[in-house]
Amino acid sequence: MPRIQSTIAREVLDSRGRPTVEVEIRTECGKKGRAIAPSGASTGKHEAMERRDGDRKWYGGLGVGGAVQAVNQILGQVISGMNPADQVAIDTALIAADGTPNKGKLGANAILAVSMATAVVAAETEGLELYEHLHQLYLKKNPKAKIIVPLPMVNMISGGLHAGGNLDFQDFLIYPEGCNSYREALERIVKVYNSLGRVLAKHGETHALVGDEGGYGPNLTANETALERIMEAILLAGLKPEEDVSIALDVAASHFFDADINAYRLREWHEAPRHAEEMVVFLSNLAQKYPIRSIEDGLAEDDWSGWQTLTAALGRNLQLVGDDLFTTQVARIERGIKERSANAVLIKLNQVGTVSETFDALALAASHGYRAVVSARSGETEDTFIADLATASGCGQIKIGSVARSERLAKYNRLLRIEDHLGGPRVAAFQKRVPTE
Ligand code: 2PG
Ligand code: MG
Repeated sequence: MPRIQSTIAREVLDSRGRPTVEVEIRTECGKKGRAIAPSGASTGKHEAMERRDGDRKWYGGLGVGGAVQAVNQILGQVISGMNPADQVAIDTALIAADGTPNKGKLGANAILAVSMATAVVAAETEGLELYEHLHQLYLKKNPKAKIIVPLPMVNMISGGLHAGGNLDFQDFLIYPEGCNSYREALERIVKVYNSLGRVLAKHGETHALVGDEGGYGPNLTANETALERIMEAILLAGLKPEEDVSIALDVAASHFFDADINAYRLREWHEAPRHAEEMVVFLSNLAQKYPIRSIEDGLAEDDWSGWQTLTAALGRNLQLVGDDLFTTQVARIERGIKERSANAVLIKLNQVGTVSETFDALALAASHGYRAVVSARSGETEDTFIADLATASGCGQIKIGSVARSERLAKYNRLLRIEDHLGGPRVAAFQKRVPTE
Protein backbone atom coordinates (compact mmCIF):
# COMPACT_ATOMS: atom_id res chain seq x y z
CA MET A 1 0.00 0.00 0.00
CA PRO A 2 1.44 3.41 -0.98
CA ARG A 3 2.35 5.60 2.00
CA ILE A 4 1.06 9.01 3.04
CA GLN A 5 3.10 11.72 1.38
CA SER A 6 1.44 15.01 2.25
CA THR A 7 -1.30 16.37 4.50
CA ILE A 8 -2.68 19.87 4.28
CA ALA A 9 -5.48 21.61 6.16
CA ARG A 10 -7.50 24.73 5.45
CA GLU A 11 -10.27 26.72 7.06
CA VAL A 12 -13.61 26.27 5.23
CA LEU A 13 -17.19 27.09 6.26
CA ASP A 14 -20.00 24.90 7.59
CA SER A 15 -23.77 25.19 7.06
CA ARG A 16 -24.07 27.94 9.68
CA GLY A 17 -21.30 29.95 8.01
CA ARG A 18 -18.89 29.06 10.79
CA PRO A 19 -15.29 28.05 10.13
CA THR A 20 -14.33 24.40 10.29
CA VAL A 21 -11.31 22.25 9.38
CA GLU A 22 -10.85 20.58 5.99
CA VAL A 23 -7.96 18.17 5.46
CA GLU A 24 -6.52 16.76 2.24
CA ILE A 25 -4.16 13.81 2.27
CA ARG A 26 -2.12 12.56 -0.69
CA THR A 27 -0.35 9.23 -1.02
CA GLU A 28 2.89 8.53 -2.90
CA CYS A 29 0.88 7.17 -5.82
CA GLY A 30 -0.93 10.52 -6.21
CA LYS A 31 -4.32 9.49 -4.77
CA LYS A 32 -6.15 12.13 -2.77
CA GLY A 33 -8.62 11.98 0.13
CA ARG A 34 -10.49 14.91 1.63
CA ALA A 35 -12.68 15.29 4.72
CA ILE A 36 -14.30 18.11 6.71
CA ALA A 37 -15.05 18.10 10.44
CA PRO A 38 -18.67 18.90 11.43
CA SER A 39 -19.69 20.98 14.45
CA GLY A 40 -22.55 20.79 16.99
CA ALA A 41 -24.64 23.48 18.68
CA SER A 42 -26.30 21.41 21.39
CA THR A 43 -22.98 19.94 22.40
CA GLY A 44 -22.62 17.55 25.31
CA LYS A 45 -20.38 18.53 28.20
CA HIS A 46 -18.30 15.37 27.76
CA GLU A 47 -17.52 15.72 24.06
CA ALA A 48 -13.98 15.89 22.68
CA MET A 49 -12.96 19.53 22.42
CA GLU A 50 -13.32 21.50 19.25
CA ARG A 51 -10.51 24.06 19.02
CA ARG A 52 -11.43 27.64 18.10
CA ASP A 53 -9.14 30.67 18.02
CA GLY A 54 -11.19 33.12 20.08
CA ASP A 55 -9.81 36.05 18.09
CA ARG A 56 -12.85 38.31 17.82
CA LYS A 57 -11.48 40.01 14.72
CA TRP A 58 -11.76 36.79 12.68
CA TYR A 59 -15.26 35.25 12.32
CA GLY A 60 -16.16 36.68 15.73
CA GLY A 61 -13.71 34.38 17.51
CA LEU A 62 -14.86 31.17 15.79
CA GLY A 63 -11.85 30.85 13.46
CA VAL A 64 -10.01 27.52 13.41
CA GLY A 65 -6.56 28.80 12.42
CA GLY A 66 -4.93 27.08 15.40
CA ALA A 67 -6.45 23.72 14.49
CA VAL A 68 -5.40 24.17 10.86
CA GLN A 69 -1.87 24.97 11.97
CA ALA A 70 -1.85 21.90 14.23
CA VAL A 71 -2.48 19.77 11.12
CA ASN A 72 -0.04 21.61 8.88
CA GLN A 73 2.77 21.78 11.40
CA ILE A 74 2.34 18.72 13.62
CA LEU A 75 -0.19 16.05 12.64
CA GLY A 76 0.88 15.98 8.97
CA GLN A 77 4.40 15.10 10.03
CA VAL A 78 3.19 12.53 12.55
CA ILE A 79 1.41 10.48 9.86
CA SER A 80 3.83 11.14 7.00
CA GLY A 81 5.15 7.83 5.60
CA MET A 82 2.46 5.77 7.37
CA ASN A 83 0.14 3.29 5.69
CA PRO A 84 -3.30 4.95 5.31
CA ALA A 85 -5.03 1.56 5.46
CA ASP A 86 -3.81 1.10 9.02
CA GLN A 87 -6.46 3.35 10.56
CA VAL A 88 -5.81 2.17 14.11
CA ALA A 89 -2.07 3.00 13.90
CA ILE A 90 -2.85 6.41 12.41
CA ASP A 91 -5.48 7.24 15.04
CA THR A 92 -3.24 6.02 17.86
CA ALA A 93 -0.48 8.32 16.60
CA LEU A 94 -2.88 11.27 16.35
CA ILE A 95 -4.17 10.69 19.89
CA ALA A 96 -0.60 10.41 21.25
CA ALA A 97 0.49 13.61 19.48
CA ASP A 98 -2.28 15.48 21.28
CA GLY A 99 -1.78 13.73 24.61
CA THR A 100 -4.86 15.14 26.40
CA PRO A 101 -7.98 13.13 27.32
CA ASN A 102 -10.32 15.45 25.37
CA LYS A 103 -8.05 16.21 22.39
CA GLY A 104 -8.13 19.84 23.47
CA LYS A 105 -4.46 20.62 22.86
CA LEU A 106 -4.39 20.20 19.09
CA GLY A 107 -8.17 20.17 18.72
CA ALA A 108 -10.65 17.34 18.08
CA ASN A 109 -11.68 19.16 14.88
CA ALA A 110 -8.08 18.94 13.60
CA ILE A 111 -7.63 15.32 14.65
CA LEU A 112 -10.98 14.12 13.28
CA ALA A 113 -10.53 15.72 9.86
CA VAL A 114 -7.14 13.95 9.53
CA SER A 115 -8.60 10.66 10.74
CA MET A 116 -11.50 10.78 8.27
CA ALA A 117 -9.34 11.94 5.34
CA THR A 118 -7.05 8.97 6.05
CA ALA A 119 -9.94 6.54 5.54
CA VAL A 120 -11.02 8.38 2.38
CA VAL A 121 -7.55 8.24 0.81
CA ALA A 122 -7.10 4.59 1.82
CA ALA A 123 -10.37 3.70 0.04
CA GLU A 124 -9.23 5.66 -3.03
CA THR A 125 -5.89 3.91 -3.05
CA GLU A 126 -7.50 0.49 -2.71
CA GLY A 127 -9.99 1.32 -5.47
CA LEU A 128 -12.91 0.74 -3.08
CA GLU A 129 -16.00 2.73 -2.24
CA LEU A 130 -15.58 4.39 1.15
CA TYR A 131 -18.26 2.22 2.77
CA GLU A 132 -16.50 -0.93 1.53
CA HIS A 133 -13.20 0.17 3.04
CA LEU A 134 -14.87 1.22 6.31
CA HIS A 135 -16.66 -2.11 6.48
CA GLN A 136 -13.35 -3.97 6.20
CA LEU A 137 -11.96 -1.84 9.03
CA TYR A 138 -15.03 -2.36 11.20
CA LEU A 139 -15.07 -6.13 10.71
CA LYS A 140 -11.87 -6.27 12.76
CA LYS A 141 -13.82 -4.86 15.72
CA ASN A 142 -17.19 -6.50 15.03
CA PRO A 143 -16.80 -9.61 12.85
CA LYS A 144 -20.59 -10.05 12.70
CA ALA A 145 -21.23 -6.67 11.07
CA LYS A 146 -23.14 -6.57 7.78
CA ILE A 147 -23.43 -3.88 5.15
CA ILE A 148 -26.91 -2.35 5.49
CA VAL A 149 -28.34 0.84 4.00
CA PRO A 150 -29.69 2.58 7.11
CA LEU A 151 -33.26 3.60 7.86
CA PRO A 152 -33.29 7.40 8.13
CA MET A 153 -34.96 9.20 11.05
CA VAL A 154 -35.71 12.57 9.56
CA ASN A 155 -36.23 15.95 11.17
CA MET A 156 -39.61 17.55 10.43
CA ILE A 157 -39.88 20.25 13.11
CA SER A 158 -36.91 21.84 14.86
CA GLY A 159 -36.85 23.52 18.24
CA GLY A 160 -34.41 24.01 21.08
CA LEU A 161 -31.00 25.43 20.21
CA HIS A 162 -31.56 24.73 16.50
CA ALA A 163 -34.49 27.03 15.83
CA GLY A 164 -34.46 30.27 17.77
CA GLY A 165 -36.14 29.09 20.96
CA ASN A 166 -39.62 28.30 19.59
CA LEU A 167 -40.04 24.91 21.34
CA ASP A 168 -38.10 23.19 24.10
CA PHE A 169 -37.70 19.81 22.40
CA GLN A 170 -34.98 19.96 19.77
CA ASP A 171 -36.13 17.57 17.02
CA PHE A 172 -39.45 16.05 15.99
CA LEU A 173 -38.58 13.36 13.48
CA ILE A 174 -40.22 10.65 11.40
CA TYR A 175 -39.25 7.15 10.30
CA PRO A 176 -40.59 5.78 7.01
CA GLU A 177 -41.64 2.27 8.01
CA GLY A 178 -41.74 -0.87 5.91
CA CYS A 179 -40.40 0.54 2.62
CA ASN A 180 -38.75 -1.91 0.29
CA SER A 181 -35.83 0.33 -0.49
CA TYR A 182 -34.08 3.45 0.69
CA ARG A 183 -35.16 5.13 -2.55
CA GLU A 184 -38.81 4.51 -1.69
CA ALA A 185 -38.24 5.63 1.91
CA LEU A 186 -36.79 8.95 0.79
CA GLU A 187 -39.77 9.66 -1.46
CA ARG A 188 -42.13 8.99 1.43
CA ILE A 189 -40.23 11.35 3.71
CA VAL A 190 -40.40 14.17 1.17
CA LYS A 191 -44.14 13.58 0.80
CA VAL A 192 -44.69 14.04 4.55
CA TYR A 193 -42.32 17.05 4.69
CA ASN A 194 -44.29 18.78 1.93
CA SER A 195 -47.66 18.03 3.53
CA LEU A 196 -46.36 19.33 6.84
CA GLY A 197 -45.62 22.64 5.12
CA ARG A 198 -49.26 22.79 4.00
CA VAL A 199 -50.54 21.79 7.45
CA LEU A 200 -48.53 24.52 9.19
CA ALA A 201 -49.70 27.09 6.65
CA LYS A 202 -53.32 26.04 7.22
CA HIS A 203 -52.94 26.61 10.97
CA GLY A 204 -51.37 29.99 10.28
CA GLU A 205 -48.05 28.91 11.80
CA THR A 206 -45.07 30.45 10.09
CA HIS A 207 -43.53 27.59 8.24
CA ALA A 208 -41.27 29.33 5.79
CA LEU A 209 -38.46 29.53 8.32
CA VAL A 210 -36.38 26.43 8.68
CA GLY A 211 -34.08 25.48 11.55
CA ASP A 212 -30.38 24.65 11.34
CA GLU A 213 -31.13 21.18 10.03
CA GLY A 214 -33.82 22.12 7.51
CA GLY A 215 -36.82 21.20 9.70
CA TYR A 216 -39.69 23.69 9.95
CA GLY A 217 -39.35 26.12 12.83
CA PRO A 218 -42.96 27.14 13.64
CA ASN A 219 -43.83 29.11 16.73
CA LEU A 220 -45.88 26.69 18.81
CA THR A 221 -46.69 26.98 22.48
CA ALA A 222 -46.60 23.29 23.39
CA ASN A 223 -44.33 20.45 22.31
CA GLU A 224 -47.34 18.22 21.82
CA THR A 225 -48.72 20.54 19.13
CA ALA A 226 -45.69 19.66 16.97
CA LEU A 227 -46.72 16.00 17.24
CA GLU A 228 -50.31 16.83 16.31
CA ARG A 229 -49.13 18.71 13.22
CA ILE A 230 -46.93 15.78 12.15
CA MET A 231 -49.85 13.34 12.58
CA GLU A 232 -52.01 15.59 10.42
CA ALA A 233 -49.26 15.76 7.79
CA ILE A 234 -48.92 11.97 7.68
CA LEU A 235 -52.66 11.60 7.09
CA LEU A 236 -52.73 14.42 4.51
CA ALA A 237 -49.99 12.56 2.64
CA GLY A 238 -52.34 9.57 2.42
CA LEU A 239 -50.21 7.49 4.80
CA LYS A 240 -51.00 5.53 7.95
CA PRO A 241 -49.38 6.67 11.19
CA GLU A 242 -47.40 3.84 12.84
CA GLU A 243 -47.75 1.43 9.92
CA ASP A 244 -46.25 3.68 7.23
CA VAL A 245 -44.65 6.42 9.27
CA SER A 246 -43.62 6.49 12.92
CA ILE A 247 -42.22 9.27 15.06
CA ALA A 248 -38.98 9.93 16.95
CA LEU A 249 -37.98 12.71 19.33
CA ASP A 250 -34.68 14.29 20.25
CA VAL A 251 -35.67 15.97 23.50
CA ALA A 252 -32.11 17.25 24.12
CA ALA A 253 -33.08 17.56 27.78
CA SER A 254 -29.61 18.65 28.98
CA HIS A 255 -30.45 22.07 27.61
CA PHE A 256 -33.46 22.69 29.82
CA PHE A 257 -32.18 20.89 32.90
CA ASP A 258 -31.56 23.09 35.91
CA ALA A 259 -28.72 21.40 37.81
CA ASP A 260 -29.14 23.69 40.84
CA ILE A 261 -32.54 22.28 41.63
CA ASN A 262 -32.09 18.94 39.82
CA ALA A 263 -35.19 19.52 37.71
CA TYR A 264 -36.38 20.13 34.15
CA ARG A 265 -37.83 23.43 33.00
CA LEU A 266 -40.19 23.22 30.04
CA ARG A 267 -41.71 26.58 29.19
CA GLU A 268 -45.14 25.01 28.80
CA TRP A 269 -44.99 24.15 32.53
CA HIS A 270 -44.98 27.87 33.30
CA GLU A 271 -42.04 28.14 35.65
CA ALA A 272 -42.94 24.96 37.54
CA PRO A 273 -39.92 22.70 37.05
CA ARG A 274 -40.36 18.94 37.28
CA HIS A 275 -38.08 16.16 38.48
CA ALA A 276 -36.86 13.22 36.38
CA GLU A 277 -39.75 10.95 37.50
CA GLU A 278 -42.27 13.52 36.27
CA MET A 279 -40.40 13.93 32.99
CA VAL A 280 -40.64 10.16 32.54
CA VAL A 281 -44.42 10.32 33.05
CA PHE A 282 -44.65 13.23 30.59
CA LEU A 283 -42.69 11.32 27.93
CA SER A 284 -44.58 8.12 28.61
CA ASN A 285 -47.91 9.87 28.07
CA LEU A 286 -46.71 11.26 24.74
CA ALA A 287 -45.50 7.80 23.70
CA GLN A 288 -48.90 6.30 24.52
CA LYS A 289 -50.78 8.89 22.53
CA TYR A 290 -48.54 9.04 19.42
CA PRO A 291 -46.70 6.35 17.41
CA ILE A 292 -43.32 7.23 18.93
CA ARG A 293 -40.59 4.63 18.41
CA SER A 294 -37.52 6.40 19.68
CA ILE A 295 -36.67 9.08 22.24
CA GLU A 296 -33.19 10.61 22.33
CA ASP A 297 -31.80 12.45 25.34
CA GLY A 298 -35.11 12.25 27.19
CA LEU A 299 -33.16 13.26 30.29
CA ALA A 300 -29.99 15.27 30.93
CA GLU A 301 -26.42 14.16 30.27
CA ASP A 302 -25.44 13.52 33.89
CA ASP A 303 -28.81 12.49 35.31
CA TRP A 304 -27.72 8.84 35.55
CA SER A 305 -30.30 7.88 38.16
CA GLY A 306 -33.05 9.50 36.09
CA TRP A 307 -31.92 7.52 33.05
CA GLN A 308 -32.27 4.29 35.03
CA THR A 309 -35.86 5.22 35.90
CA LEU A 310 -36.58 6.19 32.29
CA THR A 311 -35.11 2.95 30.93
CA ALA A 312 -36.93 0.77 33.45
CA ALA A 313 -40.22 2.50 32.61
CA LEU A 314 -40.02 2.78 28.81
CA GLY A 315 -37.02 0.75 27.62
CA ARG A 316 -38.98 -2.36 26.76
CA ASN A 317 -41.19 -0.67 24.17
CA LEU A 318 -39.15 2.27 23.03
CA GLN A 319 -35.70 2.93 21.68
CA LEU A 320 -34.02 5.25 24.22
CA VAL A 321 -30.99 6.89 22.64
CA GLY A 322 -28.13 8.45 24.60
CA ASP A 323 -26.50 11.38 22.77
CA ASP A 324 -25.21 13.94 25.31
CA LEU A 325 -25.39 11.05 27.79
CA PHE A 326 -22.79 8.92 25.99
CA THR A 327 -21.00 11.37 23.66
CA THR A 328 -19.81 8.35 21.61
CA GLN A 329 -17.33 7.50 24.38
CA VAL A 330 -16.67 3.90 25.34
CA ALA A 331 -16.32 4.63 29.09
CA ARG A 332 -19.72 6.33 29.26
CA ILE A 333 -21.43 3.66 27.13
CA GLU A 334 -19.93 1.00 29.44
CA ARG A 335 -21.47 2.76 32.41
CA GLY A 336 -24.83 2.92 30.63
CA ILE A 337 -24.71 -0.81 29.89
CA LYS A 338 -23.79 -1.62 33.49
CA GLU A 339 -26.49 0.59 34.98
CA ARG A 340 -29.12 -0.24 32.33
CA SER A 341 -29.40 3.34 31.21
CA ALA A 342 -30.74 3.83 27.67
CA ASN A 343 -30.79 1.02 25.11
CA ALA A 344 -29.25 2.79 22.14
CA VAL A 345 -26.32 5.08 21.37
CA LEU A 346 -26.12 8.10 19.10
CA ILE A 347 -22.86 7.97 17.17
CA LYS A 348 -21.16 11.22 16.22
CA LEU A 349 -17.57 11.10 14.98
CA ASN A 350 -16.61 14.48 16.37
CA GLN A 351 -17.86 13.72 19.88
CA VAL A 352 -14.93 11.36 20.25
CA GLY A 353 -12.55 12.59 17.55
CA THR A 354 -11.26 9.61 15.53
CA VAL A 355 -12.69 6.96 13.20
CA SER A 356 -11.21 4.11 15.27
CA GLU A 357 -12.75 5.29 18.53
CA THR A 358 -16.09 5.70 16.74
CA PHE A 359 -15.85 2.06 15.65
CA ASP A 360 -15.03 1.09 19.25
CA ALA A 361 -18.25 2.77 20.40
CA LEU A 362 -20.28 1.06 17.64
CA ALA A 363 -18.76 -2.35 18.39
CA LEU A 364 -19.32 -2.02 22.12
CA ALA A 365 -22.95 -1.08 21.58
CA ALA A 366 -23.49 -3.96 19.14
CA SER A 367 -21.92 -6.54 21.44
CA HIS A 368 -24.33 -5.60 24.26
CA GLY A 369 -27.50 -5.41 22.19
CA TYR A 370 -27.57 -1.61 22.29
CA ARG A 371 -28.81 -0.16 19.02
CA ALA A 372 -26.88 2.63 17.32
CA VAL A 373 -27.86 5.63 15.22
CA VAL A 374 -25.11 7.34 13.23
CA SER A 375 -25.76 11.07 13.33
CA ALA A 376 -24.82 14.32 11.61
CA ARG A 377 -24.24 17.52 13.57
CA SER A 378 -26.31 20.68 13.30
CA GLY A 379 -23.26 22.34 11.70
CA GLU A 380 -22.55 20.25 8.60
CA THR A 381 -20.90 20.51 5.20
CA GLU A 382 -20.89 18.77 1.83
CA ASP A 383 -18.89 15.96 3.44
CA THR A 384 -20.83 12.68 3.17
CA PHE A 385 -18.62 10.41 5.31
CA ILE A 386 -21.42 9.49 7.74
CA ALA A 387 -23.57 7.95 4.98
CA ASP A 388 -20.75 5.49 4.31
CA LEU A 389 -20.05 4.98 8.01
CA ALA A 390 -23.65 4.07 8.81
CA THR A 391 -23.85 1.66 5.88
CA ALA A 392 -20.47 0.10 6.67
CA SER A 393 -21.32 -0.53 10.32
CA GLY A 394 -24.70 -2.07 9.52
CA CYS A 395 -26.15 -0.27 12.55
CA GLY A 396 -29.38 0.24 10.61
CA GLN A 397 -30.21 3.86 11.43
CA ILE A 398 -29.02 7.32 10.45
CA LYS A 399 -30.02 10.85 11.49
CA ILE A 400 -29.01 13.57 9.05
CA GLY A 401 -31.55 16.36 9.53
CA SER A 402 -34.35 17.30 7.18
CA VAL A 403 -34.82 16.94 3.43
CA ALA A 404 -33.94 20.59 2.83
CA ARG A 405 -30.51 22.30 2.75
CA SER A 406 -27.79 20.79 0.62
CA GLU A 407 -25.45 19.83 3.47
CA ARG A 408 -28.22 17.35 4.44
CA LEU A 409 -29.17 16.34 0.88
CA ALA A 410 -25.53 15.58 0.03
CA LYS A 411 -25.77 12.69 2.50
CA TYR A 412 -29.27 11.55 1.51
CA ASN A 413 -28.10 11.54 -2.11
CA ARG A 414 -24.93 9.64 -1.21
CA LEU A 415 -27.13 6.91 0.29
CA LEU A 416 -29.03 6.71 -3.04
CA ARG A 417 -25.71 6.15 -4.80
CA ILE A 418 -24.65 3.56 -2.24
CA GLU A 419 -27.93 1.66 -2.70
CA ASP A 420 -27.36 1.67 -6.46
CA HIS A 421 -23.76 0.58 -6.07
CA LEU A 422 -24.85 -2.29 -3.87
CA GLY A 423 -26.95 -3.58 -6.74
CA GLY A 424 -30.08 -1.44 -6.56
CA PRO A 425 -33.17 -1.62 -4.37
CA ARG A 426 -33.95 -5.23 -5.21
CA VAL A 427 -30.70 -6.65 -3.91
CA ALA A 428 -29.37 -4.08 -1.47
CA ALA A 429 -29.99 -4.76 2.21
CA PHE A 430 -32.11 -1.88 3.48
CA GLN A 431 -33.26 -1.57 7.07
CA LYS A 432 -37.02 -1.52 6.56
CA ARG A 433 -38.14 -0.85 10.13
CA VAL A 434 -36.63 0.48 13.32
CA PRO A 435 -34.34 -2.37 14.34
CA THR A 436 -35.53 -4.17 17.42
CA GLU A 437 -32.26 -5.55 18.70
C1 2PG B 1 -28.19 16.29 18.19
C2 2PG B 1 -27.47 17.02 17.08
C3 2PG B 1 -28.01 16.72 15.72
P1 2PG B 1 -26.02 19.12 17.57
O1 2PG B 1 -28.41 16.84 19.28
O2 2PG B 1 -28.49 15.11 18.06
O3 2PG B 1 -29.41 16.93 15.65
O4 2PG B 1 -27.42 18.40 17.31
O5 2PG B 1 -25.12 18.77 16.43
O6 2PG B 1 -26.33 20.58 17.67
O7 2PG B 1 -25.50 18.57 18.86
MG1 MG C 1 -29.22 14.89 20.17
